[in-house]
Amino acid sequence: MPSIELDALVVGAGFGGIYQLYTLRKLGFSVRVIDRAGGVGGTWYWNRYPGAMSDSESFVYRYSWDREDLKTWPWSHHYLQGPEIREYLEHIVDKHDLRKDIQLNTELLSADWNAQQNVWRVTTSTNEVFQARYLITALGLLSTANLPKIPGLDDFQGELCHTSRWRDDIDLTDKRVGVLGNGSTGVQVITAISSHVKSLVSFQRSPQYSVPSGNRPVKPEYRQWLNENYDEIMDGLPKTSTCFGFTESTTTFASVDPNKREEVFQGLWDQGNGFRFMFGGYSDIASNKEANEAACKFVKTKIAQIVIDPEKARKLMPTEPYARRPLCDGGYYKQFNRPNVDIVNLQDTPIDHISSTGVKTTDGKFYELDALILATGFDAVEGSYTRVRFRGKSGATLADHWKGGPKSYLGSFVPGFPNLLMISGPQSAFTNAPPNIEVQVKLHCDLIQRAEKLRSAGTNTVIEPLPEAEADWGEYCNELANATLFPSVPSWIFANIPGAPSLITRFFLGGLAKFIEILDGVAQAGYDGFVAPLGSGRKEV
Ligand code: NA7
Repeated sequence: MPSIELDALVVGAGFGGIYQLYTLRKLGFSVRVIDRAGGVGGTWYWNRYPGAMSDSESFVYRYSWDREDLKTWPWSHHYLQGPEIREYLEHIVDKHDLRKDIQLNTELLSADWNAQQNVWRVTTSTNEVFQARYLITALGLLSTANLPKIPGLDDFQGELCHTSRWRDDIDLTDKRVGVLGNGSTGVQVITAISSHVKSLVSFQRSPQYSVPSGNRPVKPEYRQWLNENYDEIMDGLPKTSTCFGFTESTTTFASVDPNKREEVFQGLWDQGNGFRFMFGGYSDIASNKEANEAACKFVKTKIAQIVIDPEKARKLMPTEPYARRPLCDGGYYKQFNRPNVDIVNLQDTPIDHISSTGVKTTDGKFYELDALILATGFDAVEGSYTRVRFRGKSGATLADHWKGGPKSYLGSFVPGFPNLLMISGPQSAFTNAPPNIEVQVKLHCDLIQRAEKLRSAGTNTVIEPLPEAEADWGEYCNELANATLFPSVPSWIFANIPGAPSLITRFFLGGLAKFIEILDGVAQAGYDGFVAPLGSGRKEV
């Protein structure tokens, strides 16, 4: 079968893939996006579970580059529900006439670098073969579901569904429901369904700190103020670390009068948002033990106040430092005051097995269920890469290369895999996603333009980092992570699934502003860290 020849093939039609298509097309390249989903949206196409909501506020959970759209596209609440995010991305795709270059229901099966021709050869589930000089992966951090290995899980005869494979026809009304997992997703599901299921049991392995999101309808005067200030707000986002649209604190916990410290926490609690609670009141909650313990104590006091049944409150009480991705919710803890909502602490009483009709725990209790929801997270970050074959120039695969843990240079590039450019690859910045994606997309465009210029001048240039650049980046990311409390708690920031190597952090925890500063340095130094000389100076697209 003849192959389809392109300058660039982009894999994934979420925030990253859509913007990469837009930018490369604008630069005159032939580009196609493929996605295994039946629609655009990436993460938001798949995560249709009840309560799915972004916990970045609405005004920053969008692209910054269409300024007219920023001011005109409507949204009603301070946070966006999953369907609204899909609708927004559908709208962007239509508005910019991108749909004609997006091929849905097309899954990448393998990608092999052809070193003779300097092209990637990609096969897909549609039996097509693509040949592209640049392969840009926008696979998403969280797209390969983590399915727990629990004896008897496959025997369950009721509704069994992972939250990222939710079907619109699932109706839980008046059903006996079990929810396994209580990360961001589990917390949202439990909050959304408790009021209308017959009964709900949360099977919880690790209790979580969660603060209110502060979601509420948007007042017209707020939107007007935003519109008047949107340029400044969007230009300012990449100058911050987390890009959540609030002012990040520079005040250390110790510098605040002990009598005033509680007030700061209360103010953050009242305003809402998990990232604001962690980074908006004090600068060192995530790095200073004393500050962190104070935050933990504050949330635990709230749990004790909210949850009436002391036994349920005990089970909900976190024991770890506050050092996972911060959560927020629309009334999670108070759901446990409903008589139909119960909680099983799997650390006290692990699951013994699952049968056709329910879950049995090691204390002999049996929970009869009509539905079991798996909110068990993802084979995050590298999971989407290692489940298919990406074969580089030496014949080794990415899975081989990442045996000791996933690595990259600047979150985008891997030695031995020329012209493979990852959006949100391992060790990219840990921030509100869209601003970070925009920076990476622009970096890719800049480098592709440089490489193409050299190519038209007759040089066989590829974009490939040096092994030592990758090693140094990994080391630097680890150093930054080790200066925080995050490594003290197991989470998908370090090891995504049981048995995954956790020696290397999966993120750059230095923030986007710092990341951009580093990019500027790399560019000024003539793109050091890359095999081919790519020139110097960073160009905005
Ligand atoms: P997370 O945050 O990885 O949470 C997964 C949850 O599932 C967490 O509570 C896990 O417990 C639990 N889990 C996973 N495997 C098991 C088994 N085998 N038994 C019991 N419990 C289990 O995924 P989410 O989907 O909630 O959120 C991912 C990100 O999406 C989130 O951070 C946001 O960025 C959006 P554990 O804590 O490991 O003990």
